Amino acid sequence: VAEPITLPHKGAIPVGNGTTNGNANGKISNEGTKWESFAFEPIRESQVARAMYRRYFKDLDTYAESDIVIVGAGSCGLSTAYTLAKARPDLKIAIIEAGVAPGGGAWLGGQLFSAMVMRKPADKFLSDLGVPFEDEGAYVVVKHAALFTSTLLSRVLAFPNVKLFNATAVEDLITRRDDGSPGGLRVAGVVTNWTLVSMHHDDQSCMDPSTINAPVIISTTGHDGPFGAFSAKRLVSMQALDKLGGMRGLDMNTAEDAIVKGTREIVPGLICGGMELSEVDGANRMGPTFGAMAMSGVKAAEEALRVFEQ
Ligand code: AHZ
Repeated sequence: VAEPITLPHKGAIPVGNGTTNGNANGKISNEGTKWESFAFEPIRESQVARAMYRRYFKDLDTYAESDIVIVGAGSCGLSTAYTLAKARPDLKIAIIEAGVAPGGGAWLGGQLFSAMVMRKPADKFLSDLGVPFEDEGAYVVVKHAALFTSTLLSRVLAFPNVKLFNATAVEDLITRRDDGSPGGLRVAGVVTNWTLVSMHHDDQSCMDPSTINAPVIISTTGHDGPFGAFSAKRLVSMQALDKLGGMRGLDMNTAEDAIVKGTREIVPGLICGGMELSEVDGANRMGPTFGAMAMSGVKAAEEALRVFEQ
């Protein structure tokens, strides 16, 4: 557990474990620190490499069989992960995010503005997370979208049953034949690759992917774009969905309710939430109001948990 240190301006920040060069009790104070003799504990480079390798490969091994895979770590995917991990610490939840930086489009409120708007009742999600907001009656405002996203990320990553594999793209879906389902299949996992590898299939050969098996996949890859609407598009190309609905124009009132209500299992084994759903159902977009992303995440989590309660 980190110890507090005393700063010149009387603040206290945690540092080290009491063995730093500052002084014996782990406190570095303006008076007590001899900066000319300051030195970190020694390390060999291979220790750093192995500290990373060992954990990453253990995680790959552990999560090769997951209970739930969430595709996309935007506002919807992260809200889903938070709700699931909090409700069921016994489930193994893998999040696969194509970008190096998780968070999707939720680092700004809209255009390039900072504040993030959420319509009620999504304020309850913020209160549960511990994100402060200004109450404007029908809606609330978080002073910076990054405060919402960074808090949500930190809460999600702190759960011991969640692993985020970022810079990793879902390239395909694992499917099994299921004659009882409308599309004749069920989704049984995801096919993954490093995103930088995925981006070079056109100019390098033989870069086969890897896999994660899971009984429940939750796809929250956003609306159509270079990476977006991944599962919806793939399900159409394998004829498990008839066609893309095609996201409609912006209508905040219509869009947010439709996305939350529509969050569901779209083919056996695959739940779709967030703006990806607009490409399945032809729902309107809502623009810069984020309450539906949080509430769609809560509903996606509830749909998923039903599978484990049976
Ligand atoms: O990188 C993508 C982003 O972080 C990730 N992603 C997409 N395809 C992927 C793949 N493998 C792994 N094949 C993938 N990751 O999915 C994340 C989607 O986040 P997002 O913020 O784009 O979607 P969201 O549905 O969580 O939030 C939508 C926010 C929007 S868009 C919108 C409008 O356009 O009107 N309004 C709101 C509130």
